Amino acid sequence: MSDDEIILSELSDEDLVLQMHDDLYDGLKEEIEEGVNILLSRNWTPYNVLTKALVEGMRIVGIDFRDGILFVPEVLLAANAMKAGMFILRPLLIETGAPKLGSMVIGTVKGDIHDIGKNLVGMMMEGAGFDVFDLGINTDADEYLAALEEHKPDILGMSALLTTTMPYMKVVIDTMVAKGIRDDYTILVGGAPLNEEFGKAIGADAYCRDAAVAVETAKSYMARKHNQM
Ligand code: B1M
Repeated sequence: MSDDEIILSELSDEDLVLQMHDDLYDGLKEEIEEGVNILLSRNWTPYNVLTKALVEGMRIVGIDFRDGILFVPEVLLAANAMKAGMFILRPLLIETGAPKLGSMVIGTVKGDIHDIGKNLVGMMMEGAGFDVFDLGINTDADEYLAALEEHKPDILGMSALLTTTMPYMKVVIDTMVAKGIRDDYTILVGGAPLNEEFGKAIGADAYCRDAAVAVETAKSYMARKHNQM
């Protein structure tokens, strides 16, 4: 059967998810949008659609990107298809009616343009009841500091996907220390090349493996903060 003949709505859940991994790999935005809508209509939770169909699809793309089978233009198409799927899920993930817990400034660090993971963390945090101020990509220390001054958030979140850009997180934290404001914020960091040890070494409060961990970590820091008051 050729790809043209595949009718997504006729596939079982399992086959549809596998097909969506292929469609994400091929950067097929409309097919991804259709797949997301079909899974939602089959009562899949937005979180399951996100993690099982989209994030898992992007994980597969990442492997072939690493191995030199896919190149930047193809990965960009895959990223655009993923973002189209996330665009549908966003309102469902953020409108949970959760009570307000606090606020967060988040951005991808200077030199780094990867924003899918950061966007996902932002959405999940909003869904959990945090106000999120998203500084976008390629954020330098001055921009982070200006946003902290403006929004006075509880949490600063930083994302980095490159081994060459992750050290910039320490530049931001060191700048905060130098200005005497480090302890005014909980600093959470994340991104594929990071780990707990790195988070500790740069002086962050915690490293978050994924968006769900970011939410849980943020909640527990907020609970501690309220207990101290
Ligand atoms: Co890039 N890229 N990329 N890329 N890219 C990686 C990161 C890479 C690992 C691919 C590989 O080789 N296997 C590799 C980095 C290698 C390294 O440094 N060790 C790489 C490279 C090399 C590059 C370029 C240098 C390629 C080139 O130009 N030759 C270039 C760099 C551009 C730049 O930033 N200056 C580049 C460009 C791109 C695209 C533009 C094509 C595109 C980005 C599109 C976009 O984001 N708008 C892209 C993509 C898509 C990827 C991969 C394939 C997928 C990243 C992604 O979106 N994952 C990636 C492979 C990989 O990560 N394995 C790769 C899905 C997302 C949901 O997961 O981002 O990990 P993730 O986020 C997770 C967690 O990490 C965590 O929660 C998220 C959700 O669960 N998390 C946080 C993330 N941020 C957090 C912040 C927090 C908390 C948790 O704060 C509290």
